[in-house]
Amino acid sequence: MKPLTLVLSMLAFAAVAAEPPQPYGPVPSERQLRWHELQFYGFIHFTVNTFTDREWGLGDEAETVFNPTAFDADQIVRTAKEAGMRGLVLTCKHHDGFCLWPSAFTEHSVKNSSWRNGRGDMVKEISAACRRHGLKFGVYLSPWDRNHKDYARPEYIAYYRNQLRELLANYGEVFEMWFDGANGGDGYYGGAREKRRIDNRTYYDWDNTWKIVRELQPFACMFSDGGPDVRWVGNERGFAGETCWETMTREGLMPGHADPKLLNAGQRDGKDWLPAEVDVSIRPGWFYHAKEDAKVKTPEQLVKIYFESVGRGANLILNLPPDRRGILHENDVQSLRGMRRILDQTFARNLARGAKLTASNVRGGDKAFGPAKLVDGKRTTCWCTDDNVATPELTLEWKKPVPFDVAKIAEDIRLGQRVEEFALDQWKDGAWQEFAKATSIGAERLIRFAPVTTAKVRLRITKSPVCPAISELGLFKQP
Ligand code: FUL
Repeated sequence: MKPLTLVLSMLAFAAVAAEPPQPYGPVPSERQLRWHELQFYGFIHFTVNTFTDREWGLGDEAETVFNPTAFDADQIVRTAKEAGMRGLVLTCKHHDGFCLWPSAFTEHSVKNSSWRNGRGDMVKEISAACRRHGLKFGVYLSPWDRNHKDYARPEYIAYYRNQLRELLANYGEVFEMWFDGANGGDGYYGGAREKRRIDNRTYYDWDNTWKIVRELQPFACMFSDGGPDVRWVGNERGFAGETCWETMTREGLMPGHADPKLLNAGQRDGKDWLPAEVDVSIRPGWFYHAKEDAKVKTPEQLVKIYFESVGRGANLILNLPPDRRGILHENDVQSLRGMRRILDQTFARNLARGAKLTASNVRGGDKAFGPAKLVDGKRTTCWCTDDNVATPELTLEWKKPVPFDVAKIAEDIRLGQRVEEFALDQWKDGAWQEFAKATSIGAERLIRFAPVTTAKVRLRITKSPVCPAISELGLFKQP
């Protein structure tokens, strides 16, 4: 090609290349985008409670009670990985105040336990195993401390921050910092054995504590009842709202202050990108109790939780409590395997990939925003329409009828949460018939419905304030 022709053809190409639409409403930060990619990770609750058979330790437990007989970080992390988890958050210190690492600021830690003759560091072992197996590592450090003599006084805040620094500076990258909302009450408190109340709006001075996290781990998302990066979903039973917005207004929210209903649904007109995290345990309790060995959630229950958390635009943090050996119990391992098998079989084949896709509108007529982007497996490309087309349609056609009972749809969340309602129809007996509909999409929406067999499906975006930007579409058949 002659230089002039080359330039002209480049100009011609530039003329048809459409620009992406303007983002709508709040958008995720870089650290939130990284967090959204994880979708599913584990929680590890382990402390003296495992050995005293409690859920909330009083703070007066002797360090020597902590003595796992066969602790194996690799068994825990490998099991999590095989279950499809992309990270683990460890209770480095729960409400009882016992530290799983040899903190320089207290004697109440593994260094005075019999485990590894007091030379062990569980935070180090779990975080290192996470790195070995390619999982992210996260930290839970309970603000409430029933062991510390200064709890409820200003001195304790300095102690809490010192520990936060230890954990965030010495154990590599941290993807999430978990701030629990349970606060104050009776406890050991250095021997005082009394009830201590705090005003949780002022006592912790969260703004200054959060600064430490930003300084030491700029990409760690902070979780609490009110963010600042990730919000609690408002229950510990494993479900986000049927409508669950990624947005909510942060102002006035704080750890320990929550309206569970609001957190469960989010706010369509919320001023901040504040996605939900669904925390739930594989057993009734957060810590291991032998009496719950027969109460481990079944694979089917775990799959339901997955659909109602990840499938509603939230992330799922599933708790796996190590037993007194310091490994995950056989029953838990089995359930996780069963869950993984069902999910793998369900999502093995995306039927939308083999379909002919036709959109009622494509932004600027540009292939870069065409329907093929729905099945390219990339969250950063999308089918997008012209600015004035907010409720487009898309059809999928197969040569022969295909059976399916699960749909998956995702938005390009870098452009904000746009769609408010959508529906799916099948071509049956010479007419379109609706078989599924839903509201919020966000990072991901999964819907299960009675099996459909058809050669033609239609996606209708039925309500959206602006043109949609749909990044993924899938149809699947459960085993
Ligand atoms: C709650 C705590 O009180 C539970 O013990 C557990 O750690 C759960 C994840 O958060 O607020």
